[in-house]
Amino acid sequence: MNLRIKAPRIREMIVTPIAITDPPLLNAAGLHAPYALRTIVELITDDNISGVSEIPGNVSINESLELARHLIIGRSPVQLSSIGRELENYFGRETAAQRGDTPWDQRKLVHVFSAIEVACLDIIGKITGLPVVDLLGGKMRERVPFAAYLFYKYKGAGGEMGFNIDEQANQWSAARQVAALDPEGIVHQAKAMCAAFGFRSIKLKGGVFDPARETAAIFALRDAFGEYVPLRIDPNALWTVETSIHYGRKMEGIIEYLEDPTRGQKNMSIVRQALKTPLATNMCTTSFEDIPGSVAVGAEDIILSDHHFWGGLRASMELSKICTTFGRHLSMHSNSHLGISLAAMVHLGAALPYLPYDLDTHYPWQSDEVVSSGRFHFEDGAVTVPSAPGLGVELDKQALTRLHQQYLDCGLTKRDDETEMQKVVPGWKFESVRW
Ligand code: GKR
Ligand code: MG
Repeated sequence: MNLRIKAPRIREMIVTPIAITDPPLLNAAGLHAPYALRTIVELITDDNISGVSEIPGNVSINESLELARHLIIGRSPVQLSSIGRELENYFGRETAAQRGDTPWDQRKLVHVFSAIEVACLDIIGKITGLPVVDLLGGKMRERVPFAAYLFYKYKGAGGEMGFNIDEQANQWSAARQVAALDPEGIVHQAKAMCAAFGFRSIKLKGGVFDPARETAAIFALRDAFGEYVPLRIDPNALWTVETSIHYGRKMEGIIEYLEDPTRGQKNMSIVRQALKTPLATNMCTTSFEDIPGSVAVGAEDIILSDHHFWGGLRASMELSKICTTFGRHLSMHSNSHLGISLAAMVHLGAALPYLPYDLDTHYPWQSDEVVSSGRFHFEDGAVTVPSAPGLGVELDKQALTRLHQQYLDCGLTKRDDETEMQKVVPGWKFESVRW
């Protein structure tokens, strides 16, 4: 019996920018626009197997995908290493510094490669009949746990409703439209989100108000949820070293980790030495190039990987080995996203050897979906690993068309939270260190 599977060739690549409804969430860099941008990539083989992926939307990443088209078409989806090498030769090596100062990663090549890699793994899964988790080493757990991700926010549903709210909405759909600008608002948001999704850990996005106010919100969450619900706060590196140590000490014993209190590996290491609380990052150690510096100074305890900018799912598995070697834990970072990204995160989360912390996800903030099975279900804050071949999700072509039209209509081409904030607070400026 000949069991050898012949890998097909990629015949077509379809890149579709979409815009998804996003409420007015606040962060260190400003305000979320009424729509978050995502790009959906579909690769189709010469025998009509289709693989999909989702990455943060940005017109220049989309242009790079188009420029890379000739390197993708005609290739076998199993040739991921050589595709990666050719992309790097073509675009030139990207440096860690190109990430930028914003809470989100601004590099192009890592996103391009991640888009290609995830879609190829989806294809390979479909050819072999295996879910992506099996291509990453196999399932270490059946369900992947996520944390409630709280945001300070203005009143509003986002999308075409902007700062208005849908009076017909109920439960979490209603709660996510309500303003949350103080500890009471944050506790209300947390209760509604946890009731709807069953989350068992809570993260507060900070860097919006002065640290005393944000620390008060953490204490209010502790009062409301008790000591058995792990809490975290993420000021996105806006605090000085002194501020981080001052407020870090106040929250010692209350939070399970402090995420990116301050900017840069050196500053993180000083804060880390001063606190007993572990430090996590998705800002100072965000690429393999950053690992030597991280190890040299001891920048963090937990690396929040993100397959969209660590160069894909397999790279994130490699990162997990490095983390184990150098005494780091690995967990996961997110940005506004839909179900294709969530599926990839769940496959990765299920394959990682160790998963000591509940992963981040923005999914509760989104109401749109682009996969045909509809919105993912969370039980006790966890998502069951899809068992169908590949990612286990299929594109809903009608939804894709609608969300693409939304992209064309909204006129946004890249994320710019500072400009959105200036529409509310004229003259507002992003400062990379504020308190
Ligand atoms: O969605 O506003 C946001 C977050 O601030 C996001 O952009 C960050 O990248 O969630 C992220 C984080 O943990 O820093
Ligand atoms: Mg973060």
